[in-house]
Amino acid sequence: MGKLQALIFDVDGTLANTERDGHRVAFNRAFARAGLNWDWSVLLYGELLAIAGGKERIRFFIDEYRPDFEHPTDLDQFIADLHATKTRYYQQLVAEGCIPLRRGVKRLLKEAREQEMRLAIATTAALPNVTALLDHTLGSDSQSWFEVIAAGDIVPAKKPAPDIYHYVLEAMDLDPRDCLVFEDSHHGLLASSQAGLKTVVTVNTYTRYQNFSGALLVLNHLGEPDQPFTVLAGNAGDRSYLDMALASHLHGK
Ligand code: XBP
Ligand code: MG
Repeated sequence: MGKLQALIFDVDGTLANTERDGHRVAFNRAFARAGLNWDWSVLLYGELLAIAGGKERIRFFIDEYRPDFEHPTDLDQFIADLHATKTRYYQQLVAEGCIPLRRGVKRLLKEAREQEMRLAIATTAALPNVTALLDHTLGSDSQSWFEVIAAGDIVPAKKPAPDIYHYVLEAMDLDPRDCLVFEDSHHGLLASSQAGLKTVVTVNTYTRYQNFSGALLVLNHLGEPDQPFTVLAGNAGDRSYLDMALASHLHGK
């Protein structure tokens, strides 16, 4: 195994806690706008997160929770339109600053860039949502920090399928053994592990009790020098925040 060459980040739940106060709220606004009396509570949304991808999640909800819903003639188009409205609402929320980055993310990205580490993004979410989040949290040039931003429908099978990670590895001509992934969910970990990638997990309230066996390290967040992380599984030695030294150490294990 060679030196660590690239960090690959998931977005939702990993870079920022986007789901509860971002995507969920945007879905509900889109439903209201379309005159639908659907409301995804915090609790229900936790169940719906079992389905990756916004369009797929809406379809699943209709099938499983609204069996009596009278399908429009073109259900695919109906869902696509609803999702496009949701994307606009989500971008508004991001622009209003409702969704900050998670602890330690900005610091780690800065250090990685200083070390000329190659960076990429691998997410299930739609590309405009990712770029909006990057623009509003890291600045308008931050898209260029990432050699590849692999998002949404760019691959046919979303996480937990490994396809999005295969896409990134191929686009960057990287061996999976030379990378480190950051994920927040069981689905994400399944996707990265199946692509042969070593993974650090930072949990959030939706994913806290999921199964993360196979992860190198499971943390409550990446930590900061004055705000230590809690190790939930794995061994971080005497470290209290995840920096490039710890990333390289974990990768070399
Ligand atoms: C993210 C998702 C996405 C977002 C919604 O999963 O599941 O579906 O909830 O995004 P991951 P879109 O973090 O594992 O990539 O509505 O843009 O699809
Ligand atoms: Mg995620």
